[in-house]
Amino acid sequence: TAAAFPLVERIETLLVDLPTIRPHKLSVATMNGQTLMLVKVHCSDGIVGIGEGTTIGGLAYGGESPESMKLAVDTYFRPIMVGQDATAVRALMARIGKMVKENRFAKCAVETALLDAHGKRLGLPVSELLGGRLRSRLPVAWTLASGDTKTDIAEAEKMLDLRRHRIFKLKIGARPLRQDIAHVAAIKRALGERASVRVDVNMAWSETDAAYGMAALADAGCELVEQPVASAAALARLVRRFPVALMADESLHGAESAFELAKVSGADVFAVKIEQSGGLFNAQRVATIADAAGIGLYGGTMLEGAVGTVASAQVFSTFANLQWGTELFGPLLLTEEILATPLNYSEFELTVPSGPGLGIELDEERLAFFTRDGLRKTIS
Ligand code: MUC
Ligand code: MG
Repeated sequence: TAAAFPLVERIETLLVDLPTIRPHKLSVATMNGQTLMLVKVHCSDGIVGIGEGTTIGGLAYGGESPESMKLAVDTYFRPIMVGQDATAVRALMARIGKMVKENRFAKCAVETALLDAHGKRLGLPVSELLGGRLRSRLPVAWTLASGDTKTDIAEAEKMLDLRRHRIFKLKIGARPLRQDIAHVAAIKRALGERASVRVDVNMAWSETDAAYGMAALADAGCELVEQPVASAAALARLVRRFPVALMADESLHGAESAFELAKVSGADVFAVKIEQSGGLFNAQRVATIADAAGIGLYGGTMLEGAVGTVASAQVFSTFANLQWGTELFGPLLLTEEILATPLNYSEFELTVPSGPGLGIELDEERLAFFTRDGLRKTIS
């Protein structure tokens, strides 16, 4: 007899290689393109859910690459998932958690796909499966990372004119400290009160560099410094010594790390990322810890494409607090639109889709073209 509930029937994974609109320079890597690892969960009721795993610069940012995520899902997640109740998302994620250690990015991709499928099944947006949204529009920062001060200023001016972004995050840490400070100061001088200027050092500084750097950045009018050093203990020693907010990013790997940082008041703000957290439910747990500890919240990105970006938007819309806005601009950094209907970025904000599941539809033809070993390769 047929099962009373829809089952996970088949899991499909693909790597999609998309160019970026310009080189994106971080202290850990220069990106000329982005690879999306997409997961499609096919269920026995005919519903297909989609999820995304993405990282920055291959293995330069963290322990998972798009290729390793694909392998983990194909080889290890698939047999755990196939034949299971597709509607019991948390139970299925707990089952995966027992048999797969780490692999937070891959878990996030799979959980996203299950939530998308279940939302489509129930006719509800993913935000409602997560307890309901408190907001439907999210402020979106833009990252200036061309590597050139004048180019960055021109780019910021364009974004202000378009009314797309008025919060700018500058990627620093690759150049000598004083050069970086001069770069930030020049950009803040040019933009003045029209924009908020923040920096992300991606752990490139020593603690001594950071002490000098944070003081100088505060003087330059920078309002927030993201992960200047690698060590969580050093973050805790730097916090509140300078009139500039300190945000943790790489130090956060889900609820346990969030709790450790909160215990020592080791940051003013948490950059919550669904992949770093290990999924949407775990991102909510990180946010709850921040709230309880009086730590501010910011919706971070791993520069995901549209699928991961919308999954992030769905969960960020449910946060009780989102004092520092988000940086969900990933799709705008790519040359190609992979959605049938593009996302609504306007008036400095992104609209959280309100349709069932993630509320987006892929442009399958375009996707096939950019899928690794797919159409593009056949044609060219
Ligand atoms: C990071 O470290 O926050 C977010 C925006 C961007 O340009 O890079 C990322 C990753
Ligand atoms: Mg960061």
